[in-house]
Amino acid sequence: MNEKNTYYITTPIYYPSDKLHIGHSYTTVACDALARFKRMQGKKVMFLTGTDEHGQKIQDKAAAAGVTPKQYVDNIVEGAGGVKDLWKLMNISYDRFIRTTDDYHIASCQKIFQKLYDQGDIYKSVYKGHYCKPCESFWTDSQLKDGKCPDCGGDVYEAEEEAYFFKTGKYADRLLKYYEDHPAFIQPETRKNEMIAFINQGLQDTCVSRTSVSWGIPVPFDPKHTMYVWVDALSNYISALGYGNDQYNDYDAFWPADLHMVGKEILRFHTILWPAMLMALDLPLPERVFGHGWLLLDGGKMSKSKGNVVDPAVLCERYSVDAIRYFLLREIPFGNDGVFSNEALIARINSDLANDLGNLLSRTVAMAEKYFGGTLPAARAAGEFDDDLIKTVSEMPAKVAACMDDLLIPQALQEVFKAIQRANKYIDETAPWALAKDEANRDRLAMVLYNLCEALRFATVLLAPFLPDTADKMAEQLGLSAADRAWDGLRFGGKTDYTVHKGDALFPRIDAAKELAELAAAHEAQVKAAQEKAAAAEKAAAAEKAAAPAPAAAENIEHQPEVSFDDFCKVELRVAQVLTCETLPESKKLLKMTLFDGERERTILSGIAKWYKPEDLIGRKVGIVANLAPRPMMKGKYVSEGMVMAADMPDGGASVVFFPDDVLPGSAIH
Ligand code: ME8
Repeated sequence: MNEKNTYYITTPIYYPSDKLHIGHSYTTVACDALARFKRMQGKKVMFLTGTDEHGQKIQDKAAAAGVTPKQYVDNIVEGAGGVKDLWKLMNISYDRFIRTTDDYHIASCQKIFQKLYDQGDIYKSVYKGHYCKPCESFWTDSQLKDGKCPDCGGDVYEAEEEAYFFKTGKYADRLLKYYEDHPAFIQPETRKNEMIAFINQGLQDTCVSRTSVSWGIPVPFDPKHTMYVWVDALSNYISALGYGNDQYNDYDAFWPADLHMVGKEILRFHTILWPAMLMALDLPLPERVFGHGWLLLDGGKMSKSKGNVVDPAVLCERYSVDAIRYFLLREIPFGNDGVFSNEALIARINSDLANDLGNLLSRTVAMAEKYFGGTLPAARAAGEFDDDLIKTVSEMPAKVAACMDDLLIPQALQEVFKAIQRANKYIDETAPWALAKDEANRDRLAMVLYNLCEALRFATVLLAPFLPDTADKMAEQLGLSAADRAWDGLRFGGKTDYTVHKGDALFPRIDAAKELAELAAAHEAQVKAAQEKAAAAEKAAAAEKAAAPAPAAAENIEHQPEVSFDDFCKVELRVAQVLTCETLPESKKLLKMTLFDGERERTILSGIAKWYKPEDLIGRKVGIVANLAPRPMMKGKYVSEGMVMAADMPDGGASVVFFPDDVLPGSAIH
């Protein structure tokens, strides 16, 4: 059988609601190492990453920042220090970057949604849940924390919302059968059992639309709904190849994906909902989905809300990109959670990178320069210990490749470092400095240094996917050409001549005690500065308040009896767009409008003719009371279906409540 010569690997698409943290870098760096490794092995690789840019959270962040959602995500993704800059800094060799706000992706999602609806896999129903008003989120029973909103801890109330559902449940048996027939589909193995148990509990259909979130892809046949998270997000893996759009034409070459790499908390969506969607679309399923663990800090998952984010750009600047890449890939058992700490990072840099790797290179190159002026002579004599070194080094490529195929990334690095340690031991065993004392040992000395150079050449080639900058520096000092660095040329003795040049230390040793003390001091200073800033802001706000004139207020405020929250929620306030507006010959007070309320056109008569002309209103988005019982007006000649919201003005006039253009008709007002 011909082995496939393509490799399609994906990261999750990240929420650009804030700057990315080191946890996001973890997934991306792991995919990058795999992509580079496969490229080195001669595969045609498609490495996809991107950003998942819709949803309430981003809408809220944008509103708080006073910009549109698109401006907000543009800045985080494309702006200075944003997502793309971070991946550039970290040497992420992605082939394609998808943004879910890209037009071609939107077109694909709408086609997919329409197709699933047309064939009956998506249907309209009612989403029932516990609603948290400030967070504008629905929660299920199990998501509540002590009966309260799991995000803000506030009260929730029972609510319903019209929504579209995808028939995930229909695919339960086919999914279980697929897992059985494709044992490598879900990895690691332990997580597969969790997925099976989840399906066996009874698989519910999935809510795939919202009417309460406007920042999303409109459902094509019912635009007051936007697609809710997963159809939009998961489809990226095929829209990025050109499925359902004309932007790209790579679907046939690359689908199905070889590997979706995801965090463990989203494995379920990738191994249940996504395959079910693909089954419904009659498309092949990805070969493998791997759920990796989390990078933890102080015992908790890194997250902005916990205030414990570690900025990858800052870390890369302080310790070098490769030191951070190495730490992420080596320290955390792939698949399990791992803890990030400065102590562990510094220990890894010192022991593996500075000591084992850095010393091997600097000692070898220094000795080659000292004893042979940098160019190793052709006359060489084999001797004791050579065979064992050659065996260890020669076996390394196959072992590393096998680990990479099994996604055992730390083990792959361990194999390289085993050979590096073996080579360091070889220096102690052969003691070149002792050989150098006697001219009779010159050929033997040349062979020892030659063997060390070959071992380092293997390490250079095999480390390149993990530590690209370091591999380049090693190649430079060892005088390796591109051909010397080819995966196919990895045969011990494959390069016969060496002329080396000493360069800077690959990883200068860090004084751990000094570094940790400095970090602690920097952290303390940061905390202190933040506290001082907060105190100063509070003081300034208090002073501003004291200095401000008392706000003017309306006179004779009329109070209504207090209503319960549930009663308040019975009043349906919505945004509607004014389509037509006219004065009435029989009334000086009234304007007659038709408005699109997100679902239908309705007529409303409003007593604002003295203050507004029809052209002031046509096309504008206004607030309406949508569930007011229809009222006959002008002796029954017209029926007004609702009320336009307006504030009383001191001069007895009215000021209509207008909404910005990007608010969609039908949006709820709270
Ligand atoms: O989940 N350690 O986006 P996201 C390791 N948009 N991985 C971490 C991590 C940590 N501390 N924190 C986050 C989403 N991640 C969706 C994905 S895919 C079609 C849609 C990982 O930005 C997390 O596990 O919240 C996830 O795999 C990825 O970062 C994106 O998280």
